[in-house]
Amino acid sequence: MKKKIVYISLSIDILHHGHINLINHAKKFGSITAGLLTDKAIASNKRLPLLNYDQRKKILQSIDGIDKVVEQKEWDYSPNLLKIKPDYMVHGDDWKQGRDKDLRKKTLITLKKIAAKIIEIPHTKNISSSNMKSIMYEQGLIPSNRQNLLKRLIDANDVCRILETHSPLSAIIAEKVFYKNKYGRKIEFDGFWSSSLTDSTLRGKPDIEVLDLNQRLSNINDIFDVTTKPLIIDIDTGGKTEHFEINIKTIDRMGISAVIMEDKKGLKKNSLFGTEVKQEQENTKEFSKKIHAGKKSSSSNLMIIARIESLILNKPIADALRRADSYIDSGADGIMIHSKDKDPKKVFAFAQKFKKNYPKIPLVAVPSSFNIVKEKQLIDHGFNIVIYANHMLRASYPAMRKTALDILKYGRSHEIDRSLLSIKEILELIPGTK
Ligand code: SPV
Ligand code: MG
Repeated sequence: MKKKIVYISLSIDILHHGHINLINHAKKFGSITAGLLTDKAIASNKRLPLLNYDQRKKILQSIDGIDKVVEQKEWDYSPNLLKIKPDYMVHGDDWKQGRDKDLRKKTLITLKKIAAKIIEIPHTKNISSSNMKSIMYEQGLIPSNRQNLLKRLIDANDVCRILETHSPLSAIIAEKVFYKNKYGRKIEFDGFWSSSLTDSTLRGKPDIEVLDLNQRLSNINDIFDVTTKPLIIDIDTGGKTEHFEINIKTIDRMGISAVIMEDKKGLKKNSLFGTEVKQEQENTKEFSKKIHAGKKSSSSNLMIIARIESLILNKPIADALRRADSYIDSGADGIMIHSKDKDPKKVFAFAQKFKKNYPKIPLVAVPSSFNIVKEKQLIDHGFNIVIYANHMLRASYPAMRKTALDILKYGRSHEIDRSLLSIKEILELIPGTK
């Protein structure tokens, strides 16, 4: 008689005895086909595993009792069940409660359709991969692990959501905050943006490349001390090519995931001034050479994203597209198209043409001015990364100013208590304060 097929589904980010209990139980019923969740499937509901799909597959294939490993591309089991038509599915009974309750209902209907049986085994107590994963993320995050997360997130997500963080405290917020949407899905930030504008402003200096790179990197080091998400650094023009070649090695070694370098020359002014101030775009050839030099001096793990300023300087879309060709030829790993228009029309026109030629090259948007656009529209136009470039600092300044003003106004702080983090909250905010 043909051996029965038993379907189980796993992500095995961290292999533990609970998985072995499940596998040992499942193999009693027949030959196990294991659906291994892809990064994309996992990212749709929780944090990316530390090991990528191929690494996890290797582990799973070596476990005694696993006869076949197949991709499970969705959180939902049904597509694979309909395809594989197993005789049994084995699952821990923990999905009867909590987040996966509805998923269980749907799965049972699918199983009925294909006349398969569900076997629910008691969940192994005192073990949770998610808790273990948090501990590993916090304690075991070496620079190269953090660095590679960005590329994996670009592959796994429709769009990567990056938030400006100018301090460790703002980064802690960006690391932890999440919103649960109506489908129960957690929406969170994928990483951090180290902005030249907000790093400079925080120190009371103009955004003209006056901050020393070491000052910027020291701030990032402090951010990395207390967080685990990947970071993209705004390195302005990158400075002189000879300096850039040296600096990029330090940036790479720190585990920063990407640099974004803008194609300007001379004294850099913030792009959001547009043509109000004197600012000049670098010649395409020279800038391409700088990209090439940077690629040669850094590892393949660090992404160099070229930022095109043509639209900022009122040049035609064709100019931006020509530059994109040259920058990519020189090794750029991604393109950021910047604009200070309120209307996203030109940015979208660029994206459409660009993505036709380079469907696989990551495209970055910084919708500070055209913030009418929703992430969904950016996704539809092929953007892979959206950077909210200055919002945390812009939020904190008015709050601080009002607080200062109100203390003057009332001659005490009592009236403003409600708008502040309470003393109790600030004492509890950072573990170990007590
Ligand atoms: C920054 O955040 O410093 C940037 C983006 O470079 S912008 O301010 O829009 O130029
Ligand atoms: Mg900047």
